[in-house]
Amino acid sequence: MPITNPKRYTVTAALIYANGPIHIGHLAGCYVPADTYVRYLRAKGAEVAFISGTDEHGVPITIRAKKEGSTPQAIVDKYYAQIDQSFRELGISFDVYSRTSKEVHHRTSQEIFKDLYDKGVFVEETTEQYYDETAQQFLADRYIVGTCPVCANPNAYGDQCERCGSTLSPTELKDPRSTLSGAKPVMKETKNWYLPLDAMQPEIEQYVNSHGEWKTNVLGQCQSWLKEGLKPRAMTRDLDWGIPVPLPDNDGKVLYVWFEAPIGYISATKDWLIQQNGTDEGWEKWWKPAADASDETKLVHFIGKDNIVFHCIIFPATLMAEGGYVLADNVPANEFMNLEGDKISTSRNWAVWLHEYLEEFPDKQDVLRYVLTANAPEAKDSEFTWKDFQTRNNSELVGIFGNFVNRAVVLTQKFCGSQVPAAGELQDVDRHTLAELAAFPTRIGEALENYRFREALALIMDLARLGNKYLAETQPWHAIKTDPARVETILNVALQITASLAIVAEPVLPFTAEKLSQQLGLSQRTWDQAGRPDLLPAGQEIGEGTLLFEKIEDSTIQRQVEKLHEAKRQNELEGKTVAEVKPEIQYDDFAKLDIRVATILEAEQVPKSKKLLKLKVDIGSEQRTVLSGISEHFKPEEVMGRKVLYLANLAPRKMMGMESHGMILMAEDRDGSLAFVQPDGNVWNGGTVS
Ligand code: B3M
Ligand code: ZN
Repeated sequence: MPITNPKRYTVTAALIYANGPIHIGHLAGCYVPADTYVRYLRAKGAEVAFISGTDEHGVPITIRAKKEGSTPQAIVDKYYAQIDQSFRELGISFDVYSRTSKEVHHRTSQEIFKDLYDKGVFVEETTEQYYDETAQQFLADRYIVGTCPVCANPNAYGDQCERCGSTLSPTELKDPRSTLSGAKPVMKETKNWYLPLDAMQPEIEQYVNSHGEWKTNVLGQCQSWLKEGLKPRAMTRDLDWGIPVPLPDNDGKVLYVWFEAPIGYISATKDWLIQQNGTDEGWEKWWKPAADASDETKLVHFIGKDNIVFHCIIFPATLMAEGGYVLADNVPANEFMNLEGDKISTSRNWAVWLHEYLEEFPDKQDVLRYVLTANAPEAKDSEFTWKDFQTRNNSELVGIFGNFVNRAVVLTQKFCGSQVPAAGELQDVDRHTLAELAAFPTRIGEALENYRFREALALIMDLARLGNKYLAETQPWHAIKTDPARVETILNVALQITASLAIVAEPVLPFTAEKLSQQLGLSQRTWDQAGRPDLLPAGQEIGEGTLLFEKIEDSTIQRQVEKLHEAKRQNELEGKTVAEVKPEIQYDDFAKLDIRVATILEAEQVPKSKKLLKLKVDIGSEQRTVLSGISEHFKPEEVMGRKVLYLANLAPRKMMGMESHGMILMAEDRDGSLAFVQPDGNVWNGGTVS
């Protein structure tokens, strides 16, 4: 059953692997909604701990270290610092941003493991796992590649094929090889400690089923796991990077990263208290059930959809087995955000990176927060495009929100000096507008409390629209000529709307709300004050109108789109390696080749073929017809008259119903483009190459 009206919230946002920078997919999936939720709760006066940090163990870290030619420690240090800073700059208001490498986390996760061990929860099991004899190491799933049994992708991982998306286990791969040494792995026995999820299924089912209010996408994933039947899962791993298993006979094993990482939320809470008070005293109130139900803490996990099973099944199972913790009240996981028509991918460098965005748009944090919220992948995958980013900024933030606030402030300054005018007698239009205004905070709050952030943002914009509509109806710029007292009332009402906007927009647009509050001299900003007709007292000084948003030009957007494509292209090039030298041959093998100089006399496109040009070449002794697969690289007029090298004694072949005789030699560049190979000088046709 969901907890209603709690006083205290523990809100967590996923502990992202410290193996790369943050991109907009992470933000839209987890961090922006989490921060929005927390900012709202704080404005409501709730007691909140907003907890996050980096996940610094597990194979993703060691793989990145290998790729960057670095050590796991150096990798996590580098990315922790970068991620921490870019979150701060975007205004993600964590109470603590901790790290799972901290001593407090090692201790806390080992204690919980040991507690479960002592209670006899774990099942010890010896299994055979792949082992790399060259690297002398058991191979985690991601260290094994092989051919996918489903789609024949030769580079599928031991846990998943990235081409066809199949979930795999290492033993299903054909021709497995170790990514550490390239060696063929062997099977070797190893003992691990398993959490018996199968035996715990009834309890877990009861927990999930008591939360019918969870999002459909979240419940759907849980139900499908439960339907398949939970299986025991090893909570320890044979790896050399991680938290040692706290048992004397641990055999060098470490805790499974998905066992300890969620415990990181608890450790981070302690870390927060230690940083403030030098001791973790008092951490229990954020994590332990209260003696009195009305004092219960509501635990909410914000994550992306790929982490659902870990937060809804495996972590709760750990906590249930321990017995002394509250379980998540909700896990509002989002789906994925795509980018310009393609899946966001770190390995293909197809992403908008937060640290780069902040460098290029240093004062546009709220624009990104706005676009990611307006487009949040709440119920299904969504899409970020730069064009949409521009449109939302120009026609919504500038055109609706900024426009209204600016008009209200500028008109006040023009007609009433720099003070909030007093409201006189109200007319119907004023009363209606104030009544509508009064209803907004509750409606917006309800959407936020129920994790419907898109809806909340739409309502915030509706409030700005209400302001625009009110000014259009009352036309203070006309009324000033005949009835200046009326204008004072109108601008008073308009300013009350701007002040409420500063409060209700704050969870999504904190930088804008701050600017606006400064401008209006709004010092009290609790949620429950929003919507009131006297939020801004008459006589209150109003600052100079500063623009809240500015137009984004086409050229700016164009540059971003080009940058995206260029980064991807560079990444592809970096992945290219020079071909290995082929097996040795003897001179006699080479001498069999008749390579000679020739001139291309004529060239034409082969009808119905994308690739082939039909060439007539003079090879000295005769003229020949060659079909050459270069049409995607050269137009017929570009090749006519060229001197080339030609392999004359290749057996003729039929292609597209025509005979091709011999072959033109071409060199392939790193990016796949082709170049002719030609003699350095006007060598006669038929001149031999040796
Ligand atoms: N580190 C996966 C990720 O970075 C994992 C989340 C842990 S949350 C406790 O997406
Ligand atoms: Zn596959």
